[in-house]
Amino acid sequence: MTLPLSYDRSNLRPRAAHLGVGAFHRAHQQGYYDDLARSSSNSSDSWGVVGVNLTPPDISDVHSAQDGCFNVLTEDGDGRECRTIGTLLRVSDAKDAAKVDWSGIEFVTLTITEKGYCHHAGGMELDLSKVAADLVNPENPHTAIGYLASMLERRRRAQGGPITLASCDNVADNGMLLGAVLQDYVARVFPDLSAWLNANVTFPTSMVDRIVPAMSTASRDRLQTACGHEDALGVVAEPFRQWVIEDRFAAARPAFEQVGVQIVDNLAPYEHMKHRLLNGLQSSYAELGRLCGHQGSYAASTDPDLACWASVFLASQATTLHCPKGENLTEYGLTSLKRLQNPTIHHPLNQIASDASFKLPQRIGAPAAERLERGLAATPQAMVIAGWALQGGDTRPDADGVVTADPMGPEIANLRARHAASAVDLAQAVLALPIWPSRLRDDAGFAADTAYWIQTFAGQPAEASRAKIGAF
Ligand code: NAI
Ligand code: CS2
Repeated sequence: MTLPLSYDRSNLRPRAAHLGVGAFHRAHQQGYYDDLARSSSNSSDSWGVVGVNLTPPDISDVHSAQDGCFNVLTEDGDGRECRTIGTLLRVSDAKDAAKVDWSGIEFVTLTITEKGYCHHAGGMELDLSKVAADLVNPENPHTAIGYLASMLERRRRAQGGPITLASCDNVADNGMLLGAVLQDYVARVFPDLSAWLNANVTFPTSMVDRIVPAMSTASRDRLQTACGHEDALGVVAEPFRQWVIEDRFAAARPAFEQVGVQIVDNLAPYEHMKHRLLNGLQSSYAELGRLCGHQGSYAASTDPDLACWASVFLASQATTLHCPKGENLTEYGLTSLKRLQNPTIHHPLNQIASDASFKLPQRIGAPAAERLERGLAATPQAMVIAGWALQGGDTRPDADGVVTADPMGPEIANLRARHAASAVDLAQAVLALPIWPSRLRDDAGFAADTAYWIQTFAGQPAEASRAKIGAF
C-alpha cells in the first residue's frame, strides 16, 4: 500500500520539537504526528515538529532539498506500506540549534541515544567530565543537556510558559534520568532556573518500540523501489510500533491517544517488559549470536539452537516482570521473537551490541539481580554477560562494514587482555564494573556461572558455541 502526502504542510504549526532526528524518530514518532495530520479535519490544528541534531549526521540540507518530506517503508512477510511523511517541518544542526525559536514549543521528545544523557552508565548521576566544556561555557553548549538548559533558561528569561520534555531513549526511567541530569547541570550553571524548572517542566517517562535498523545499501534500494525515487531521509522499519507515555504533561500535547499512543499513570511495567523481553533478547542475540557466527538478528533468531535458548531466557526474564494492563507476557515474548524473525529487517548484531555498557545493565543486569535476590539462578543472563566479556570492545567490522562502538569498549578489551589466562578473574573483573547492580558483584554463584560460560565459549569455533547454547 502507498500512502502519499494528504495534508497541506503549510498549515502545520511548530508546536513540538525533537532532539536527535535519527532513523528511529523518522520511522516512529513522525508516523504518529503524520497520523494526526492525516486524520485532522482542520490541519491548522495539527502539530508540526521542529528537529534539532546536535551531532552528525547533519540532515538539514537534505530535508530542505526534499521539500521537508521523506518516506517510511514498513514490511514483513505479509505486507508492506510506503507512506510519505510531511510533519517534520525543519531540521537544525549544531551550528543553528541555538537559533531555533522555542517560544511556541510545548512538547519536546528526545532520541539522542543512551550516551546522550551524559550520565554514568547504570546510574542516574551526571558525569561531570562529559559536560565539562558546557559547564565553563553554558551559553554555547555542545551536549544535549547543556543545550536544553540554555533553551529553558532563555524561555524563563522571556517569561515563557510550561513545557514537557519526554525522553524516548531506551534507558531505564528515561524521564527521571533526564530530569535528574538536567537539574544537576542547571543548579551548577543557571541557579535561578532550578525553581522555574520544578514549577514549569515535566519529564514523563516513555516507552517507544519499533525496530529501525540503520539504513544499508540494500534497504535504500528497497525503499527506492517502493517509493519510486531516491530518498536520502527515508527509513525502512518493521510494521509493529508502540508508544506508551506517562501521563505527566506540563503543557498542551498532541492528541496522541487518538492514533494509538497509550497514556498511562505507571510506565514502569511497560518499560521493564520491553527492555527485558524484546531488548533483552536482542542484546542476548547480539552477544551469543555473534559467538555462533551470525551477523544479523534475523539469522540469530531463526537459528534453532538460539530460538530454543530464547524460550528459556524469556521465561527467566518474565519472572521479574509485572504484567502491564492489556498485555500477556508469554505472548509478548513470542511476538518479540517473531518480530526478530521478520525476513525483511536486517538488523546488524554489531549495531545492537553498540553501547552495550549502557544497554546490558537494564536489559540483563537488573533482571539477573532481581532473580538472585529471590534465590533463583540467573544462568541465561550470566551467559550473555560472558559473551560481552569475550567480545566487548571488539571493533572488527562485519561483512557489511558495520562496527560496534561502546565508550567502555577499550576498558573491556583491556580487562580481557589482562585476564586472558583466567576465566574466573575475567568474570570477577567484568562484574566489578560499576555499571551493574551490586548484587551481581556480591553473588559468588553468579560470578562462578559467568566464569563457567566465559571458559566454555573462549576461543571456541561457532559450531561448538552453538551446540553448548542449544544444549543449555
Ligand atoms: P541514529 O544513529 O539513526 O540517530 C541517532 C540520533 O541521535 C542522531 O539524530 C544524532 O544526532 C543523535 N545523537 C547521537 N549522539 C548524541 C549525543 N551524544 N547527543 C545528542 N544527540 C546525539 O539512531 P536511531 O535509530 O535514531 O536511534 C536513536 C535512539 O533511539 C537509540 O539509541 C534508542 O535509545 C532509541 N530507539 C531506537 C530504536 C531503533 O530501533 N533504532 C527503537 C527504540 C528506541
Ligand atoms: C536495539 C533497539 O540497537 C538496539 O539496542 O535493541 O534499538 C531496538 O531495536 C528497539 O528498542 C526496538 O524498539
